[in-house]
Amino acid sequence: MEKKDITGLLGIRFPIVQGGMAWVAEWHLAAAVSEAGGLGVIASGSADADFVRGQVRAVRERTAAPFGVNVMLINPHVDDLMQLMADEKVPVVTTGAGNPGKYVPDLKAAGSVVVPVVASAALAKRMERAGADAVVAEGCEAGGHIGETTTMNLVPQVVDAVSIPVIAAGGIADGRGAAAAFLLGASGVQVGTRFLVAKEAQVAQAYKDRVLAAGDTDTVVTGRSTGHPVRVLKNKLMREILSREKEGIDPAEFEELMAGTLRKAVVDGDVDYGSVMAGQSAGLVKREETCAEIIVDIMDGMRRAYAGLGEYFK
Ligand code: TUI
Repeated sequence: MEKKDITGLLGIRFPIVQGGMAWVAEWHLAAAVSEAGGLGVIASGSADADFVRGQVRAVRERTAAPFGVNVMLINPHVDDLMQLMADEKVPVVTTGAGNPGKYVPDLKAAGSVVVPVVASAALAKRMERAGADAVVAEGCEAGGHIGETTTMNLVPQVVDAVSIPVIAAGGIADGRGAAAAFLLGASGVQVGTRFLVAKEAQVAQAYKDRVLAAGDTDTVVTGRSTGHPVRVLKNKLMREILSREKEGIDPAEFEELMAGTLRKAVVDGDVDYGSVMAGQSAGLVKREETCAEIIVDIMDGMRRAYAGLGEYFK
């Protein structure tokens, strides 16, 4: 198998990218991950360009290491944000929730490495043709807005569909998951949920506590009926939403009920009536640690996983 190096492409020490989690992934987290040798990513979520400019400058004040910004394509300020990426010469731009094809030429001209997050092999192919440098293949074990295919199935199919490097995401929280992703042909991993509880993550303690307490069956997917599936931890709001969906809720009313609920959980700590987005790997996440500890543990776990394989294949 051809080896594709993402550490060289992204200018990082370890092949670990932090997920661009809206409201969660601000400069404290991104700078800490980049300082620890991974790729820290600022999430722009629904923020405007002025806010994101401040975040980019805050990361640059704290680390000389490369970092990324995630631009969500359903953000109403997307055109301004993409202009900002070029103006600020952001080293890596990741995208989510859509097709960033038309922005790729300007981002490349500004010198950014462009890494769209995809949930299908078809979009991965289109992104390669549009000039993307790599893709994140995000399986439906991930938290937040998701596609339909599991990481186990999506990653090798995306690897077969494109020749650019593939970064696996969705359900990867430790060295075992990372090792598995590499065996599927990935060249790196993106980790969200485990970084959400990092000491440096500015997230309400009640939100972190819910993630730390979660088990393997504690996430649900809302929004399947309205075409915007989102994985969250079960709580009072989500039980209500799911029962309304069963009754056939109007998509506009659904959007209204969900508006502002992620901020409510992350910032205000309302874990009963907010959206506590998390991946299925929440059940694997047991401790609040520093980003450096998380990265070292994933790398050590990966080494142990490969050493264990040797027993079978000697
Ligand atoms: O974007 C994410 N995860 C997110 S975004 C988010 S904020 C949000 N909050 C409430 C409702 C909706 C969003 C929370 N989590 N991950 C990357 C991702 N992209 N997952 C799936 C996709 C995706 C889906 C469809 C990418 C492209 C696509 O279609 C594009 C096309 O035009 O074919």
